[in-house]
Amino acid sequence: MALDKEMFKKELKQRLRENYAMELEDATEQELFYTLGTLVKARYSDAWGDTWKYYVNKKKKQVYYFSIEFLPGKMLKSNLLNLGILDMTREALADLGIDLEKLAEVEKDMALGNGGLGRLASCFMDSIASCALPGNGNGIRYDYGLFKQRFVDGYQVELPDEWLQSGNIWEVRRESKAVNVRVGGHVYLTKTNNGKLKPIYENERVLRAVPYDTAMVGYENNVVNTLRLWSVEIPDFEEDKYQSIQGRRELEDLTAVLYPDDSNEHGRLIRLTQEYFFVSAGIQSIIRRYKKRIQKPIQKLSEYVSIHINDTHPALCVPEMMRILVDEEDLSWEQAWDITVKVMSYTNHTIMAEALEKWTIELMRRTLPRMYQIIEEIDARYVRSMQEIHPHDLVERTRIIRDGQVHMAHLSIIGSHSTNGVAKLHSDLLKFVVLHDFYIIYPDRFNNKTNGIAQRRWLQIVNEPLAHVLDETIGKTWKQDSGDLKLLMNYQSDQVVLDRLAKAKKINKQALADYIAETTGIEVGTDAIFDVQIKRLHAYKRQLLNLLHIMKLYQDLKENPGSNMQKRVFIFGAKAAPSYHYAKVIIKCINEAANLINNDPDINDRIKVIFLENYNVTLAEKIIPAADVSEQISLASKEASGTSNMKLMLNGAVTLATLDGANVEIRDAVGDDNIYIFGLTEKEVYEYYENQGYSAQQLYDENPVIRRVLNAFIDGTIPNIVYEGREIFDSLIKHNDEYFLLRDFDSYVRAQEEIDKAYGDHTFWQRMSLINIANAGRFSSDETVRRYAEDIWKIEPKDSLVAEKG
Ligand code: 26V
Repeated sequence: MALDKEMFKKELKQRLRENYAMELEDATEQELFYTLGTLVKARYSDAWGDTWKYYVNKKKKQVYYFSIEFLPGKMLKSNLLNLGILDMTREALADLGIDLEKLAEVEKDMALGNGGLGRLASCFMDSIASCALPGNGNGIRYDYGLFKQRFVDGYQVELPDEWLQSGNIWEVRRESKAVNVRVGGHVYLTKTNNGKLKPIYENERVLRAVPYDTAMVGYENNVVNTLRLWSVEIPDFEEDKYQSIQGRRELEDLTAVLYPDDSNEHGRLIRLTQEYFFVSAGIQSIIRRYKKRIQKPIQKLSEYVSIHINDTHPALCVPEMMRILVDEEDLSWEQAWDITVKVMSYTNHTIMAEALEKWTIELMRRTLPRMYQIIEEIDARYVRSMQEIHPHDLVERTRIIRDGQVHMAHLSIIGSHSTNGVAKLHSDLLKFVVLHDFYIIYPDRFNNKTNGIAQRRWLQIVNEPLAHVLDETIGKTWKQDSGDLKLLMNYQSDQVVLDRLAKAKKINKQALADYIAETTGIEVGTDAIFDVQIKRLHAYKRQLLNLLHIMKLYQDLKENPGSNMQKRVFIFGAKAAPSYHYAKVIIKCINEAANLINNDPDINDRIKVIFLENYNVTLAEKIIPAADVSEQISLASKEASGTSNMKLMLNGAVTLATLDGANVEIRDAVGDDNIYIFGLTEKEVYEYYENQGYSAQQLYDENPVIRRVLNAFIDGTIPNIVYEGREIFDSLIKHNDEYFLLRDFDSYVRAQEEIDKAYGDHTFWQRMSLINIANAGRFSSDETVRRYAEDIWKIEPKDSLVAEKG
């Protein structure tokens, strides 16, 4: 039944009495938030049950998206929007004197991810439900999400993220669906009466995996899928093994924290156990459901189940599926392998060699003995079958166990039927460079699926002023079909529309300016260009190049205070992995440069540098709608895709970019005239690698601008960075500038100068901004997951007629 305002108010009051024995006037925001949460849950609980019944009754093939990270952020407004009651709720609350925005602020960000990879998983969850596709997430319920970042004297300090402290309204603990996971100990094989090998476990530890389910509500379609996150507990029958507090704590630590490094956690036992824990629990629960509800022979599993391996962290899906099929379901190895490869698919998210996951044989064998045995067997059979067809060297390079290590990417490719990259350029690099050996062996397995973003969240929810202008100008169909944003192209010369868009941007900039003033005490004017770089801090993403340019502007202004350059506010948001020393040095330098520039009276507010603390989904939602310039300046070939580039474009920022990741496709979408491209191409980067002809020292010697900027890091110009400044300087000059910042510096500066000029012509700029919004529809994750569904997962949407017949 549709919920109207009056019913809503009555129900809210009633629930408040039931939950807290309290009247509206006496309730705190926390109590109101919780009460509103129960009301929202009641609105989708029937659809949640019905969706699941429908999938089971129709025996629909389902995909399970295995990811060690999910980064949904706050869920209240997204649930309200998808249930079709966001506006009504806002109005009803306003009638009661309650501000929905304030209530929404109460919710803690669910930050169970590091960055792009985890956020992508959450955008996919929204889109899979919104496209009525049968799909579920599978991951870990960390007690602590990604650390909270504070700056102390310009240094990053990490604090624990206690997101569960006041409870989590959206999750449902499903005790009855708990499963056991075995780790450690020894496993040996004995022959059974019928001649089969049976594994015998000795001294293993048993972990109880308890699932917590969260509803993934589709957009106005009555579909509600499930995100299942696992938490570790001690099984009752193992209680006496854990009598010391320390022993208990060690076990409970398994799902306590998210690893805060978006890189390979070399040799960390807990991380490997985490990976196996959620993989084993997830696959066991899939098989259990299949046997109980689908009731088809296990040989037909691949007709009903698809499992996606999001990066290599869940690569143990391959041997774990083999274990269950061979050890528990008594299939032959060949049968089991055939099913496993059909069920599994894999996405690669990086070409950075340091980030490719490997585990030593020793650790794998000690931690997960049965997994290791199975991987050994997969490896041996791979070598045997391939050496008949391919050269010895090629087979050796691609095998899973090499040089004393287990290569998780190799396991994922060999054990699945599909390997995809996340942008055209990235997928090509996989095929022709990074994974070329595998491409020779399995040409048909490789494909591209360019990333996308949940446009409901990243436009409708976070940018209401813009959404409003769109509704008035092109109607509301863009909300269902983001391709319809294209209609805006008809208004590129319409001054009234351009002015409205400019006004919406101004409102957003003011809101961000207020937030900046509140949190940093620094005043920024909305007439300045808001120039934004928001992403994890990594050398390859080149936040330092941004800083070098800022220092150049600073030095120019000091020399020529009368310059007529546009005012600029440079905005940064970035967390560094706690152990990533160089990234932390860059944070310190940006903060100290900011201090210098923001307080220099000669600069007179012409440039401001704002590094906002604790970048997360909620902060992104405040920054992105206010951005004029989107900095996507990674060294060409290094950024697999990027997704903030898509979010910023959708919100009307103009992109300043290298031809890297999805930037290439953004350029194709908007045309060369509506984007600022600079820097080396990926080809030129590879040429430098080949001929080793790069000399940062030479650029320093020959280019006086570069020299002056770099000297500022070591001559006291930027205060308080005696050690850090030297380290930056040395990384560029002594260690030859690994990411070619100095090589791209001039062309970056020129692109920035063009932006400065273009911004001065309001109509010209606003038109560019409009063209960016109009062409962002193709980067909707709805489109992306539809392509996964058709090409890889082979699943069909709920209301598809084809599906109904089948
Ligand atoms: C980690 C590390 C750690 C060592 C230093 C270099 C390096 C480079 C990358 C990574 C990230 C590994 C996985 C990841 O998060 N990839 C991101 O996935 C996003 C979603 O597909 C994509 O948009 C980003 O470009 C990609 O970096």
